[in-house]
Amino acid sequence: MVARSKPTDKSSFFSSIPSIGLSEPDSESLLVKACEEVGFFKVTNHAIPLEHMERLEAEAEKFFSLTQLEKENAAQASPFVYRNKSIGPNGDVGWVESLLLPIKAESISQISFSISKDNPDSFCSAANHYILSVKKLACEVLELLAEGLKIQPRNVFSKLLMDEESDAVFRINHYPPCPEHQALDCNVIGFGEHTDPQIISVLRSNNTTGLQICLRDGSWVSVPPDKTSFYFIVGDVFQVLTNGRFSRVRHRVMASSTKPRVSMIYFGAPALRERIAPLPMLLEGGEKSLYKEFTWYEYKNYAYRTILADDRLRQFGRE
Ligand code: GA4
Repeated sequence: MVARSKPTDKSSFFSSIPSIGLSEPDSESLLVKACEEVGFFKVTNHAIPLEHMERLEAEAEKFFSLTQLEKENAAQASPFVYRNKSIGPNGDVGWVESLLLPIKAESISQISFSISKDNPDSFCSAANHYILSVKKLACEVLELLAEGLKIQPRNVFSKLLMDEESDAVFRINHYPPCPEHQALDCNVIGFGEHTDPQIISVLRSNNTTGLQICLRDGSWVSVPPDKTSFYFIVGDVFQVLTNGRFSRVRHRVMASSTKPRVSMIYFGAPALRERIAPLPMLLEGGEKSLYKEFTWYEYKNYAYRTILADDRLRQFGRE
């Protein structure tokens, strides 16, 4: 049974989603402001060519157009996890099918995941190329954020993603059109509301709408799709590292009645052994830590015992 919600006509397009060009002179302070006020922003003027994104998107479309059995078989013989309409281990469902890949330090081009006999390496080579570029972009943005916060060293956040044992995850979501949705006069949930547990997520989608974010006042707004740019999503761990100065953002995806949506997300995470607590230099003014210290292993383990919409961070807040 797929989750539905009443029509949410209020969720108009949010024209003022922060949009930051990486070559703008004050990009560091604009990035900090966006993380503080929204926990979400768009990055333009980056160095990743559209063809690189479209190459992987085309491979993903090829994969998702296979039969159910072919998709299951391709993933079974690989480190990819394929899920159809189910999200996580605790019964969440959505109008979505996903490919999930835990990213290990070694190049993913060595992985065997073949969806075409003629060109068995095409998917992995496109994915490898894409993931390396997006990770580099994520690190660049994290370094600008450290500069904007005026903290040293510049790689204080990015080194967590650069750690050889970083526990990053890559995910490709395919939201097929859901024609019943108009007839039923209600919105079909593609991916239910949640916050991302990691530090930062970098999302790129095709030109189909669906992503919505929840603003500080509790209202939901639709994010205009832009296939040439990347959306950055502040995760739970970033909120902790900055002692609540940056706020994670709840987000969800609604299915479209007519057009498939394909999104590709890099979830930047620390190593499992990493101890997570507010950075001491951000507490220098005598500010108290709002969170109990935990390792990423502990947080991730706990997250996998929750359901999607839960507030996972509450468990780690100080009374
Ligand atoms: C949300 C962010 C990422 O997509 C993800 C998701 C994960 C999953 O789909 O397996 C989780 C979800 C996400 C948060 C809570 C747990 C774990 C499903 C779920 C119910 C891959 C992640 O890291 O956390």
